[in-house]
This record gives sequence, C-alpha cells and structure tokens, in this order.
Amino acid sequence: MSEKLQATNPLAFTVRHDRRATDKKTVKFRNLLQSDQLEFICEAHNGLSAKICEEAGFKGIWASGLCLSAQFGVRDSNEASWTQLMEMLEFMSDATSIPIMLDGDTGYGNFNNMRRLVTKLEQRDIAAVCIEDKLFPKTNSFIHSREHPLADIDEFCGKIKAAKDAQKCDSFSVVARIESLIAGWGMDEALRRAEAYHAAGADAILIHSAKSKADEVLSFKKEWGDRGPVVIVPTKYYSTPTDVFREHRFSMVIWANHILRSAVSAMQSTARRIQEEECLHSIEDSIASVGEVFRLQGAQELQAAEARYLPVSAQKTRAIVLAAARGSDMGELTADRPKAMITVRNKSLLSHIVDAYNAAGISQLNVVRGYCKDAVDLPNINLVDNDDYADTGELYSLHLALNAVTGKGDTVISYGDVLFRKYILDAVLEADDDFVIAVDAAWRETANRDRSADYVACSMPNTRNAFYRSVTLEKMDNDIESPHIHGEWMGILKVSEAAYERFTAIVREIVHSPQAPGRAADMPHLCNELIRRGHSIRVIYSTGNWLDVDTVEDVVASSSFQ
Ligand code: SPV
Ligand code: MG
Repeated sequence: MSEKLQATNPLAFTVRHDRRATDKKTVKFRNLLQSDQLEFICEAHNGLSAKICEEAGFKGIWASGLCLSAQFGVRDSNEASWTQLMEMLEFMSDATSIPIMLDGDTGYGNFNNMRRLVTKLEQRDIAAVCIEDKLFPKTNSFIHSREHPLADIDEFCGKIKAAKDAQKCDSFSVVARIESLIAGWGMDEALRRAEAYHAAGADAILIHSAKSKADEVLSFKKEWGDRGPVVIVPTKYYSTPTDVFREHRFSMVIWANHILRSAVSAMQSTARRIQEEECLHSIEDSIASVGEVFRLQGAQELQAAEARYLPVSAQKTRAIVLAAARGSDMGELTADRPKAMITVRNKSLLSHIVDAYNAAGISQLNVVRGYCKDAVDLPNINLVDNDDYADTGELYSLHLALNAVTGKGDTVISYGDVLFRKYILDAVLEADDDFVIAVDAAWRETANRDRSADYVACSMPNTRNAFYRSVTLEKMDNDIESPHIHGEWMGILKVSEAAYERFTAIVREIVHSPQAPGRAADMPHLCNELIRRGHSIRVIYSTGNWLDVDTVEDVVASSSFQ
C-alpha cells in the first residue's frame, strides 16, 4: 500500500500502521494543548463533518456530545450509548488525519468504565478525552435543568487517575472539565477543583461558562495563571474578540457546535423548499453537487485502487444486454413486461444476468429496452431505449447500445433472456482474440428442430484436440444440416477493445444498409458478416450450463437453474 493511496483516501478506509512519533494524533493533540499560541479545534459529529473540518484547516476536532447525540436524533443526556458513540468516532477517526478529542461527558460510569473508555478510544486512534465533573446521566450545560449536580471531587480525581493509568500511549490526553460555574458554585470552588484535577494528572483544564460575557472564564484564567493549559468553549460569550483569549494566554478554543447547527439550517431550508415546490430547480445550484459528495468520500482513490488491484479484464469490460423484445411465445407472462423482466426464482431474468456480470467484475451494464420499457427498472444499469423495437431487429438495438457505451475496454454482448453461469463468462473474458463466442457442444441434448436455435459450424468439433487449438466459427444458422452442426451459440459475443471501432462501423453499416435485412438484422447475421469480411471469431466450447428462455417450458426449466 503506497503512502499516496492512503493520503488520498481519507474517508473510504484507513490502513493502520506504525507512524513516526511526531505524526501520531496523540502527539499532535498534546502539542496543541501545550503550544504557546492560541489553538482552535472544531466540532464534528460524523465522518463527513470531520473531514470537512480537516479540509477547512482545523488542527483538531471536538467530538461534541451534544452534536453526536443530535445527529442520532436523541438528547444530550446520555441517551445514545457510549458504544454507539464509539462506532461513529471510528468513522471520524478513519476519515481524518487530525487528532480528535472526545467529549466524554462523565466517562459513562465510574473509574472502571473510564479505564475501559480510554482503552477503546486508543484502539480507535482518538487522541484525547474530556470528562466533566457532573453525575451520570448528565444534562447539557446550557439546559436550565433544575440543577446540575456536581461529582464529588475525590471521586472525580480517582476517575482522572484511572484514565491516566489506563492509557497505553504516553501522549494520550485527559482534559478535566469544571462545571462549578455552570452549577452556580462560584469561582473558589472552580479553582479548588482545578487544583485537585491538575494534581490528579489532568493534562489540561476546561473551564466552562454559560454567561454571555467572558468575565467568568477570564477571571478564572487570571487566578489560575499558567499552571497548566486551559481550554474554553465560547458558545455563549461568542461576542468576545478572539484576541482577548489570546491576551489571557488560553491554550485552546473549542468551536463546539457550529458545524451541526449550520447543517441543521441548510437541511431545514432545503427540505422545506423541495416539499413546497415539488421540484428541484431552485435548490440544485445552491447545494453541494453529487460530485462533491463523491470527492469527500474519496471516490477517486477507489478508482485508482481498482486500476491497481482489480484484474484488467474485469475493470475495463463493459456489457451490453439486448432486452428490447417482448417474447411473444410467453403469452400472458409478457403481457405487461418484456421477457427479460419475468420472474424466475424470486427475481427477474435480467437481475440474474446482472448478478452474473457483476460476479465476473463487470459493472458497466448497458441494457437495451423497448417493449414495456418502464418495466425495466433495475438499479445500477445504463438504460438504452429502442423505441422502434417493433420494427427493428437485434442489431439495431446493439447499434443504439454501442453509441451509448462509455469508456474504453472489451465489450461483452448477450441477450436479456439467456442465463449462463459465471465460468462461461470467465472463459470468454480470458480469451484475448478480437471476437469470441461461447458455444454449447452438448447441443444435441436440447436439440429440437422446431425450436429456432443459432447452430454453428466451426473449424473443428469439440474434441480433445480442440482444447489445444484455436477453434474458429465458420457459420451460424438455424438451418445447418445436423451432421455439420458443432454446437449451439449461447448468445454471448465478446469484442476486444482493439476491434471495437471496426465492429461498431460494421454494425452501423448493416443497420443503415438499404438492402435486407438492414434494420431487421439479427446477431447471427452479424457473425456471418464478420466472417465474410475476413474477421476470425474464436469459439470457446462448453457443455450445458446456460439456458435460452424462449417459452413457458423454458421458464419452468429455469426455476431449477441454480
Ligand atoms: C458539547 O459540545 O457537547 C459540550 C459543550 O459539552 S456544551 O454543549 O457547551 O456543553
Ligand atoms: Mg457535551
């Protein structure tokens, strides 16, 4: 795994590895606490907001209890369990390279719970925890609940000591938050607690105030001096100029809830507008593009990784599925849907085909629909419409699809009513000839001359020798005399990237030709035409394990096709 891949892949995944000591998040956070200039960290509440904070330039993140609770839709009263918070923290940590301090409320229990919390935080690469001297379950400091009961000083000091003893990494930080000013116990009590928590081993003190002026925290800092780093949360006294905090030599400012609050306003306004206007015109340009979301998710890194790790054939190959026909032999089964959408074993034929392609690593699927086209509604496929399906043949559908295919690579063409096992596809993909078809050499087992089948005559039959030689197609036709039939085409044709342009031109020429069959041409006509023009079509023999679903009996048979 290269450093570059990691660096560009913040949200999608993280590879844990030994970092140089100075790169460690714990060290980075401790340095912020001890820096001789005022530092700032910002609230985030999930992987995406954490990444946004890092991109904005913040050197650290406050995993706010209020905001984590709010994004879960619950109150900041320990309603979300600490393991639920831990899950979210892991996403936040994986998404970022800057340190995160968890707002750990009261430590979710006693000294023992505190120890376990620290262990679990370190395992997730969280750099620090802040605990407050209140009682579980806590109440948010800005809620005028009847009272904010404070923890016993000694009990809280025990918790701090337990946390410091539990940490495995020397630079993990424990910040002790004093709620005396919130609870109305006054400055002396706040200072007494600060002294005790400092002595118990806290790496910094967070002094909290709900006043709209900074007076309380400023006088605390004057009294406390520089005995240890002091952190503040100016949510209520936001009108105080930041330079005042600098002049008072505070260590760190936490912007505690502003990312969540801005998201709330934006979501409320967008939801209201879409609901009222029943259309997206007025909001589309004022919200983040889907591309921006992909960028934040690290989509590009995944593409680079695919190029690096996926087998070449799978990553580049595209598929075209011809599924425009009704399939009239199916009677009522196709009254309101094309054949490709009839249900077999709980899902449509087309779903089975999509799954087979996906299993072979092919994700670009271009499906041509025509008859009852609205019934073709699978996710993650590109739809190509042949609105002239009633008057045109397979080749015309293929022609439309070839115009719609994107990117470069090999192209596999198959039918929307042909089921096949993945290994047949794999064998076709493995052959590196320009044109490759799959042929069933066990054609006699299903032969029925009343049924239309694409029989083939090849350069040699499916003997042991054929395994060592490159067998090629000589003719494809329903009317080949039995002694000359070597197999039945399974409806799969692969065209190499190199032959794609030539192939597209030939298809275009045939469907635009004024001579029959023109727009009515089918796939066998194309194969014979390729041969006539001197192209060689490689044959991959197989036996069985595919099914052309043409009749109701075939549907019954396909139910046992596993
Ligand atoms: C939080 O962000 O959850 C805090 C800070 O604890 S405050 O809401 O100001 O108490
Ligand atoms: Mg909180």
